[in-house]
Amino acid sequence: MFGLMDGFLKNDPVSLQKDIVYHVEYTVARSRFSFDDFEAYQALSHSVRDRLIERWHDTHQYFKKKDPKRLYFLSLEFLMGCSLSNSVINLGIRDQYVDALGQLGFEFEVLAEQEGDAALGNGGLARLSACQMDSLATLDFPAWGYGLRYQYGLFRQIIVDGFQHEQPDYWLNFGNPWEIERVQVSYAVKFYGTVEEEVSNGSNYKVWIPGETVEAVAYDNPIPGYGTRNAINLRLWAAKPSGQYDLESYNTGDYINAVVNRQKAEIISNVLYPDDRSYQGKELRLKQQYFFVSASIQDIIRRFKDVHDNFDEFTEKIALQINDTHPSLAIIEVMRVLFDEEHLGWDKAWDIVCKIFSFTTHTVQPEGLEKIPVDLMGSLLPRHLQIIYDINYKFMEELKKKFGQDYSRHARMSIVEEGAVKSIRMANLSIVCCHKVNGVSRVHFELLKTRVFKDFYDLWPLKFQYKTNGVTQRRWIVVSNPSLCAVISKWLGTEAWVRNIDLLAGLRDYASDADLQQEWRMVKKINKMRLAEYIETLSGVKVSLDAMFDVQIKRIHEYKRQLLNVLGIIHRYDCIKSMNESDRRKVVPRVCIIGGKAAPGYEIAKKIIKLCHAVAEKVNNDPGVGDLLKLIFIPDYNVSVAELVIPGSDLSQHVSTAGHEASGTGSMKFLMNGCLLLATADGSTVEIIEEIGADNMFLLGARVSEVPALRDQGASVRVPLQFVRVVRMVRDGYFGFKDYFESLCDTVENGKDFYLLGADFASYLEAQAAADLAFVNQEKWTRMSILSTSGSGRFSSDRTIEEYAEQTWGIEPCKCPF
Ligand code: 26M
Repeated sequence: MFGLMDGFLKNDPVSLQKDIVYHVEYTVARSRFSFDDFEAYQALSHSVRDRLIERWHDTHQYFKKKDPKRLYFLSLEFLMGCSLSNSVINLGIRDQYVDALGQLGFEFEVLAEQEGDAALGNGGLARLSACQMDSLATLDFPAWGYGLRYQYGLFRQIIVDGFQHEQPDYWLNFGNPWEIERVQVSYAVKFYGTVEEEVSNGSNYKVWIPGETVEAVAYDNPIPGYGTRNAINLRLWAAKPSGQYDLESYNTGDYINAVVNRQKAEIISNVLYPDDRSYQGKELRLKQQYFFVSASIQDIIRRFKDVHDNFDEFTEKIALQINDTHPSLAIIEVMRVLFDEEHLGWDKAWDIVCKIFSFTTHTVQPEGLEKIPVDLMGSLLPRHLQIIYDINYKFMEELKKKFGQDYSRHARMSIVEEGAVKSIRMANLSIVCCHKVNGVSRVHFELLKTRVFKDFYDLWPLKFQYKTNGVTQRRWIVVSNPSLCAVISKWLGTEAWVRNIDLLAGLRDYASDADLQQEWRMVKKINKMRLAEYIETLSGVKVSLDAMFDVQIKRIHEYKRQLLNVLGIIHRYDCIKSMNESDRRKVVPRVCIIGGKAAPGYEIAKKIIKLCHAVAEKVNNDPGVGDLLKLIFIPDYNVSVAELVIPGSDLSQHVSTAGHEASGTGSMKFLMNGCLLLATADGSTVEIIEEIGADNMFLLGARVSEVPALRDQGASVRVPLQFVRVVRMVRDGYFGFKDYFESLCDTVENGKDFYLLGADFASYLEAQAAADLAFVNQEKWTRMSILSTSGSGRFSSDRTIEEYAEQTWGIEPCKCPF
């Protein structure tokens, strides 16, 4: 027996089958006697969606009743990947679905492959948001995510003759069962116009008379927690024309033009900007930011006002987290609403703003900080610009009191940058207005304190903290590596580690156990087989499973040094070519795998991709090399590709120039999957070393503290002969495309090697040789691999989120009863 309040849906295989067939017939509208894999996937997803909705409703009902302090997580990017497998695992009903589908003649895995990625983000920052949403839900925190529902996600990368080409990502073309459109939840978002004075109750107020209005419509994406009834919400906004849009044209009788113009509103949420490094001061990008911020803040204030009639408890009920500076206009928007619309007075409004906002920065380079030209801000958001000036004026007054006439300090810290293009420094704005500024690893924190935000740290040392990033073990072990998941649970005697990652440390005791080692190697083999099949389908290249799978997958950037990897591969190739038969027998075979997208306008990154292909062409077709070396470039790297590649790799590379990677999160996924790391002591790697020990990985390169001196040496820095030789091979056209690669070679020679590839090359080769040596001894390797997984606990996003909840947001779990 069950009461209505327990929910309607049953999860036994027969009920699930009925549901799936129901959705085939009535949602997908196909005959239940004939439907293909894609239609079966759609029906299956809708049946899972029903279950998500049920939990979503219960959770929000419960949050409403309890009215706890809520966290609102604002991010312009979320890289969610696929939802089906993750949802059924988090809901705890995967096995039941496998049975139900089996009886209908379908295989769960085959249907899951029909799904395409939701790729509403660029890279690290965006995937981090997705991992953090999973942890927030699993840990029962009363949290909401807010973002933009881009019609086109990150571009698809296709490779033609070894060159990257970009194609649009039509991810919504076949419908998206994971979202719920809420046509009734919509807000008007305004742009442009003028600011006027108004007198009300004897006081003067500024009133913004906007020039354009666009409607923001909510799309809700339920995020289920693992092992809990809680499912939280990721609310994404889409732009639609509003009733107010371009009324002028209707009035002048130009009906056709008026209708056509209306469609222009939708442009705002059309496409994700694909550059994860440079800010170009584009109007559309600023429009996206404000559109998303304004809709989110209206929604948050409306929800608060539903149960409160004044703002006295605002700061006790709301925490707002800004993911990098991209949503930082939210700060100004709250200030505007409280001051101009709610008439709370400046001091009270400012006090509230300073208590609710916190901000995390994901950048190391000062050049990577977001700036918005004042002219652009003034035309699109005239009232916001005034408020920014007012905040800056008060801030400058404070600085004067504290530091007197130290004008260069004032200029460095000002929110407004004077110069050829007068701009608003969004990071300075965020630091001034937020109560906490977080870095994403300890090294990052040190750099923030001593370089990037030094002046601000001197002023407000207590504002600055760090929360080392983490990733969710639900997606990165349970979903993507079921074989490893089973072995871990068997040896730990429990599945509790899926919610309590610290338990993984229990594997340490068995790291040398022959039985575990054998099972561990078997898991790796299964995953390598899967990956090898994928590689063969993609490229036609057959790779040996006995080879070491050596992987570097991430966005292509000069600082991440994919070029160092390729030059290392050229060196290896060169060595193999000159060996005699007996030496060749000692070579550890390698399959080198590289994957990643280059920002469309990033020429050097695109050249690195082409070089990968040119080297692969030569190496893979050299009969004298055979299985000793293969180079594979995996096109269109995304979350789903990562889920396939990571479990199947033996070694992974994280070789950024020290001091450039704020944290890095890919390494954590590899670590959880028992892949050994070949890495520089940069970002989170420094903390990984502490957890698993330097003996269990292959470290290389200059340290953060050594980099400035090496850079100063310029052309006189010591570079090994092998480096000169491999660059010369590329320069001389050994891999073809001589002219095309010239400018790429120029970036690492003649004293211009900013990222220090030459300086680190000898150390890189040594680390690679150490990896070869370790791989020969499979017992030793497997032990290192088990110790990697067992030491990965600290890098779960569950730990990161617990730290944020306690130290930054001040929120507590609110667990919906089953
Ligand atoms: C810039 C201009 C216009 C539009 C978008 C951008 C932009 C988008 C994403 C700029 C930066 C973006 O992301 C930066 C990023 O992903 N940083 C990475 O964040 C990870 C999570 O904290 C860290 O692990 C990485 O070290 C860091 O590079």
